Amino acid sequence: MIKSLNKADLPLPQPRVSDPEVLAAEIIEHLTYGIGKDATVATPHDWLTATILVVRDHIIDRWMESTRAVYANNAKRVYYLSLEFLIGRLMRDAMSNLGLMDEIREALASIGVELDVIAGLEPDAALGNGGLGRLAACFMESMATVHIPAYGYGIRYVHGLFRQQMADGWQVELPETWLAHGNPWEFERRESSYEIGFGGAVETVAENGEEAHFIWKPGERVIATAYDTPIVGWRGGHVNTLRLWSAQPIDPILLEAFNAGDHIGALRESNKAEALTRVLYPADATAAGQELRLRQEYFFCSASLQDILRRHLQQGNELSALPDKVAIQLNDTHPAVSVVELMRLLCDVHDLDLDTAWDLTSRTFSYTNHTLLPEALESWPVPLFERLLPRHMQLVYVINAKILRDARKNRNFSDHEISHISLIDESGDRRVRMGNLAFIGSHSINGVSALHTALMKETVFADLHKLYPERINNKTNGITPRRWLMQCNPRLTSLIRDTVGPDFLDDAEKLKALDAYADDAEFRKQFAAVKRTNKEQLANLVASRMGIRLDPSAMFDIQIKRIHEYKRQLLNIVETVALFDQIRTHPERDWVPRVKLFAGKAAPSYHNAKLIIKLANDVARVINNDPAVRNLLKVVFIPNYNVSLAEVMVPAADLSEQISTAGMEASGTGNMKFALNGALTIGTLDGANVEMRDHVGEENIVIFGMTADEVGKLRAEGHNPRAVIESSRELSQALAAIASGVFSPDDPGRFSELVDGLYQHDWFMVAADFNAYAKAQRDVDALWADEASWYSKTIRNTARMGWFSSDRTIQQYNTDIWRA
Ligand code: B1N
Repeated sequence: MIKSLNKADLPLPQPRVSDPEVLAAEIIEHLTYGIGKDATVATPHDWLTATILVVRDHIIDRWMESTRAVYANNAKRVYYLSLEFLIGRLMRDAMSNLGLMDEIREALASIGVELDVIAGLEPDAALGNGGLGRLAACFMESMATVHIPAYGYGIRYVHGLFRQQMADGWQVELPETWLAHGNPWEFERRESSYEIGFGGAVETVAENGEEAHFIWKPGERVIATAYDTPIVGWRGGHVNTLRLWSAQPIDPILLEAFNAGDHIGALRESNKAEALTRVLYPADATAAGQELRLRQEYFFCSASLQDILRRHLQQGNELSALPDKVAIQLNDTHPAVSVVELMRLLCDVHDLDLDTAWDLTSRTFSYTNHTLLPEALESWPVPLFERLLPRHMQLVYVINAKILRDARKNRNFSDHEISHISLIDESGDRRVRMGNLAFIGSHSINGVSALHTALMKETVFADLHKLYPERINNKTNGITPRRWLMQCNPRLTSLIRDTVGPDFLDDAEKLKALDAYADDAEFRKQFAAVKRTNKEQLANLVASRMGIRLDPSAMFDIQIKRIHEYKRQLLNIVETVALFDQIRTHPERDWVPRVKLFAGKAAPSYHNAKLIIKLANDVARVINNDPAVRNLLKVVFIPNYNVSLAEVMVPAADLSEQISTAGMEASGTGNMKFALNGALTIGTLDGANVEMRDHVGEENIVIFGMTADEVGKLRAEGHNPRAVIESSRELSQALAAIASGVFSPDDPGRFSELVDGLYQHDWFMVAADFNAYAKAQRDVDALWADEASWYSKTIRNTARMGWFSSDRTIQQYNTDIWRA
């Protein structure tokens, strides 16, 4: 029946009313008919689910409208391929973007349910490790906000990033179970399922005289099934789709084996298929080299590309129009196998010749690089790649031959340079270089801060940059001001609105208007009062979770991020130990009371990072129990850092620690969140800190330490850390205390390897930067002592951070790369 209708003329759902009374009725209706519960016995979780279902209904109207409009205009679509989406909770985000927060709060109150209580029960969707995954989530929200038709493609991991517990100060990893109560945000799309192959062999069909045709006959197959989550932009104007793939077996049970009595064997295939999307690899800024990871990468790339081509053709487009209708952004090299998968689909399934397919492919893809750390650059052993993806291996060779031929024609390239351009690393066991594949298969390659982009050109991609000098460009990262100001800091948002009006809500650069109030004593008082309340809220969280009392009038000095040697939590801890020592020797001095807060997860196999967590906890125990420091110094490591915890910590910070070894943090985005929420930054000239200094002004940020150039030079010349340490009494005493077991009397040698590393090579320049850092910290103390000037500076930070909105970043991607 429906076939005979023009589908475009079918009515769209009517926009819903947002009257609290109607909303309350809708919540009860979902509770009753959607969940099958009576209000008298409903649990808080039931109320949460019912409320989400109501909010979801309000999004769906606009979702269908958006999807239909994009289809009707045959608009160009952006596809953001990412192995990680660190979304966090969605309910507050969706309610706030739809402008329903107050109405839902009132509706729930009228039926005796407190919004904040049920909102706190929503699990974090932790489908990412850190900055890279959170960036993907901010981008999804911004693409919807600026009305770019976009799909995010990723994996629906059953277990997101592990839950971190402390056992005697050591990190212990527990499985994360975000789907335990079901996921009311998602829609399973059984009809959008694709077969994904692995292994097997390639058959050649040579037709007389014509180009040989290749057919891949995979030895194994699994099904990828789509789960869609709507992502609503600011003011609900546009809704995009996050499509996550889940792996399913082709045969849920092998009947023959089952009937023969092998009940376990009958499930083996099924278990193997489902294992593919069961868990997120917990490595941040390191390559996870196992076969399962390559399988995950290929699985989600193949499903996404089949889906993209199906949509493109179904819309009536020609394959030749692919780059005009489709822009695919590769979020780091994790989806780089897409380049050869698209080639395979175009050549083997759709019969295009190699040159045409290559032209379409490289005009469709673009690639973002997120790190220069050598241990993070993905490469796969040729034998593994060949066994799992034999046809793709052939295509890698074909493309490589073509590129190397071009490079050789160009006399400016030495053999040495050509060996760097090659897709195959021949320096040891032969490996496929995924960074080179992503670069060669893309028309745009971008870094994530100005410094990082400059370093990309000089280091990892120097030779490819010489061959394709117009491809590398910069897109400095950003954060969504909806989650990272409006939702996490409602008090500051109200204060800003009451002071300069609501324009900044739609354009973060309008925060500039606050600049005029930086020296206004009354406004400073209000700004300080908001900070104080946010600090009380964090102090309550710490008291209830950890039983530690914090004084909200002390300076809250916060370092939260993945634990990594290059991020230098160790520098912060060693300086804390030195400060502790000084307070004890000079109790008469006028010390600024500080609370040092840490949070972050270490990769489970990263030995030194886990030792650093233990050190922070050991140091905290000793300092917090020493009556001599009174309330002048407290150290707290809050377990299980995640997006929701960040939403409480960021608004409560006075001082933001962004102290990575210069040249090693590609951008950072936590740095932006803190400054936007009125914290002062203490940081190195690394990543986006450099541009933050340019925007907030150098008098409103505390910069210290070596530059990236100086780090490079010192490493090249040979750094003598022992001499540096011995020339600093403060540093050598702090290290001696740590190495001798002052903080680990139960195991005095526990930290000797950490300290030895500083004496022997100090790769991360902890010793080299120590004096500059310690001095910068005393400068911060001096600034804190002048309260009026402190708040003037923090207000100027908030006022001038608008440029770091991910709306700006996304507009730049769209103008320069996607043109959607
Ligand atoms: O990406 C962020 C940047 O702000 C950070 O500076 C950068 O460290 C981060 C392998 C990564 N780079 N590389 C990763 C994550 C997971 C993985 O398996 C590498 N993460 C970053 C956003 O640009």
